[in-house]
This record gives sequence, structure tokens and C-alpha cells, in this order.
Amino acid sequence: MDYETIIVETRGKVGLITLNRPQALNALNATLLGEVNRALDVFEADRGIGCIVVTGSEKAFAAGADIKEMANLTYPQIYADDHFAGWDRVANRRKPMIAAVAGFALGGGCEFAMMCDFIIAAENAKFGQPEIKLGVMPGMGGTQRLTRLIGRAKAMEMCLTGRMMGAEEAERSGLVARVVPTAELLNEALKTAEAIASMSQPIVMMTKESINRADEVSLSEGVRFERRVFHAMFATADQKEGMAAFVEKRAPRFSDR
Ligand code: CO8
Repeated sequence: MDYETIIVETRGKVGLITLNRPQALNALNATLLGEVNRALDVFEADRGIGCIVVTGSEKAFAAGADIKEMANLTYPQIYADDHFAGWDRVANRRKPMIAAVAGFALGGGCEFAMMCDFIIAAENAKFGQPEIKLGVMPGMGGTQRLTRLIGRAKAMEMCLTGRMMGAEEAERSGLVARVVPTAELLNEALKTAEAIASMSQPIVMMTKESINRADEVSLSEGVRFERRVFHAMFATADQKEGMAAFVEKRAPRFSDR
């Protein structure tokens, strides 16, 4: 399949999407959004893929939505097109997605990374929501996801001043899962993705779905949801295999059933 703004590869059971608009620091335009969704459709339909990694270049994961594409849009246009609503499809994928972030993750770039299930950051990563400096605010979930991840005080400060946050502060604040040396970023992300892809795929997806419920419901409802899903896992062959393998002191052989 031909892509203009991304590079799509498979590495074993991992699907890899590399954002590839170097001339614009991987700014997110409509073509890129369409291509990311097309690649994700293919990976989601492929039972051989157990985890997806999204990355950019060493200089930029993505420096935001494409300002040049957006600058002259009118309100009726942006409203009628429901501009960028396609990002909801990215955020609602069922297979696990890891963002491997080096360099700038700004505006929509930071928001895209936060749509993934977790972020592994290179030491040179810089996160920010600088939209306020353009006379707008985050529009791809930044006011909501950043607030949930790092709390109100830091989210407010970042969105109101546009200041960037380095990798170390991002890890301390709960925005990223782990910081790794910049040269090792892709390898570390692929290794992590391979580990996830080697688990039972349905169990991985149920686990992701359960963690995501935490954003939507009260604690008691979330715990009830978790317990029902936990019970349902006993209908899978992989629960039998995983527990038998432990008892028999051998590695499990999951069949994704
Ligand atoms: N959009 C378009 N082009 C961009 C963008 C962008 N977001 N960021 C960088 N570029 C382009 C530059 O214009 C430049 O192109 P050219 O060579 O043709 O002039 C090229 O990339 C290289 O950039 P710089 O020369 O600026 O590189 P520097 O290393 O000097 O600076 C920065 C790097 C600090 C990252 C700088 O490029 C910058 O500030 N970029 C903009 C960051 C920003 O403001 N991002 C937020 C964008 S708005 C947004 O994301 C809203 C999302 C919500 C949309 C929801 C719709 C419903």
C-alpha cells in the first residue's frame, strides 16, 4: 500500500508506523491522519499483529497539527468538516499502541502521543501544548488527557503558558512510562511491543479496555467492570494455558483463543 506521509512496516508481531514529513517536523495534516487510520485499519485486521508502535524522527515526533493547513480555515468549514474528528478513531483502537517519542511532541503531536496507551520517551523529548501562542487551545484532547495524566496544576500551566516539559519532568509527572537514551528509543519501544505481542491478544485487549474504563466511570463501577471481565477470561483457552504453564514450570504457549 502506498503512503505519502508515513512509513509502515511490520517487525515480527509488531506494526510500526513512522511519521514521515521531515520538511514540516512531522506536522499532522489531513493526509497524514487519513494514512495513519488506513495503516491502523490494516494492523487491527491482521491477527498476526499484537502491538503497534508509532514513532517520528530524532528531531520531532510531531510538532503539532499543520498550522499552514489550518491557518485560513473558516468556522463554517472547520465545523462542517468536523475537522480532525478522525483522531477519535485513532484514540479508540483496540490493539495496544505505544508512542516512541524523540524530539518535539507539541500541540497535536503531544495529543497524538497521549492517545496511545503509553509513551516511551527519548532523553531529548520535549512535550508541550503551545497552541495558546497561536491564539487557540488544544483541540485533539490535550485539555482532557493531559489533565488526567499530569494533574490540573501542571496541565493548566502548560496549556496557559505553552511551556515545554523535558523527558525527565514528563516521567516524574506521569506523562511518560519510561525515559531511554535517544539512540535506543526505537529498539526499546520495539522490545516492549514484542513483549506485549507475545501475550494472549484477547487478554491484552481486555486489559486495555479495563484500564480505559477508569477514565469514564466511578471507582466502584470500574472495579465491577474489571471483575466481570476477569471472570470472562476463564472462558479463554489462554487462561487455562497460562495457569497450567505456571504450575508445570514452563513457558506458556498462547493461542489467542
Ligand atoms: N505546522 C506546519 N509546519 C510546521 C509546524 C507545524 N505545527 N511546525 C514546524 N513546521 C515547519 C516550519 O514552518 C518549518 O518549515 P519551513 O522550513 O518551510 O519554514 C519546518 O517545519 C522546520 O521548523 P522550524 O524552522 O520552525 O524548526 P525549529 O527547529 O527552528 O523550531 C519548533 C522547532 C520549536 C518545533 C517550531 O517549529 C515550532 O514552534 N513549531 C510549531 C509548534 C506549534 O505551535 N504546535 C502546535 C500547532 S497547533 C495544534 O497542534 C492544534 C492541534 C489541535 C487541532 C484540532 C483541530 C480540531
